[in-house]
Amino acid sequence: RGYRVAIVGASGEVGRNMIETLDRYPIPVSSLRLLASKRSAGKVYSFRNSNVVIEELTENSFDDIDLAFFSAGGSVSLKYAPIAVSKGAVVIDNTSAFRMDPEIPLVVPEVNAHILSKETRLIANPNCSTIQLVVALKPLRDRYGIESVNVSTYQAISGAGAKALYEYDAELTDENHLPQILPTRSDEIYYKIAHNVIPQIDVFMESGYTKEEIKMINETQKILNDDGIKVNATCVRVPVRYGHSISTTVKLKSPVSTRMEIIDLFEQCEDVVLRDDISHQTYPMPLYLQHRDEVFVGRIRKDLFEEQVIHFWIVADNILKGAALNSVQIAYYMHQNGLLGD
Ligand code: 11C
Repeated sequence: RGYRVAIVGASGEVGRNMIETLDRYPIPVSSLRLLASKRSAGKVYSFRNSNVVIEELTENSFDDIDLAFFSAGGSVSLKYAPIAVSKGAVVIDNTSAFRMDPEIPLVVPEVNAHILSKETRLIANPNCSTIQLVVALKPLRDRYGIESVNVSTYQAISGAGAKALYEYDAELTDENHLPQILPTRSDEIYYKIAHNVIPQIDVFMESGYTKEEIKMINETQKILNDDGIKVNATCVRVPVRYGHSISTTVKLKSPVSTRMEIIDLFEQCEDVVLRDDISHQTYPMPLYLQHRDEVFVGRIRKDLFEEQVIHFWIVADNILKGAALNSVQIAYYMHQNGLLGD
């Protein structure tokens, strides 16, 4: 027997990758229900050699469901995730709806899966740029302690959804194409992303930071379970289809003697892949690492002035490790540890 699984938002960029990732993960599935808005109902996706037709999401969609993945926007999660939980499902939610709720675990399995228990019914999946950052920070935190983190992100267009990718393609082929999506649907003015970089992801907050930057700050502290870590972020959209990159500066709590010390630490860490060989111009780049599962680090340097400061570069596929894969890995951890089902 396997789990009765539902995926909400199945036709979206992340939803489709959830289907594919679940397909290749060793999680037993006895039935899969694909759910989306009325507009997408009727579309067909293949899963483990069968065809599954998307159904319209309703309040009755969660009868007989053990495990539900949500990736259809915050308002859908706010309305339907509690219904799924009340009907007995474990929910893994990829939106920001519940992430900062102190009662809800915000999980990157490599970093804090230990907070999950048999009683956990709703788990939040973090923002994509946060996930790859905390995976790389964990070995540093464990070995040295972390005082502060300062990042600049180079985020792929797919983070804003499939429509933003279509808009990019249109801009590349038609220079008169009028942008209507980026930097963010919820703001008033739109800019082209083709041949451009946009230092705005999501809306501005009163502090002058964007919502994406605040998410990175708050979520990093929550996942690392340390409100004392000072996090600063500048989030930027770049004309890349898949794969977020992050230029990262970390102030450690104790000094580092050589660059090799950090290289060795990342080399021994099984949760990251080291791509750092400057003699052969080897470093992670999103174009060559898209559609890969791992988090890649490179360009590791010790600060030239401060003993406790290091700099490095992180790349991961924002749709996989940043969203669909991380959600499936949470489910896999729960399955392996007997936390799913009765
Ligand atoms: C982006 N990080 O690249 C955003 C997308 O909170 O799950 C993910 C938003 C979220 O535009």
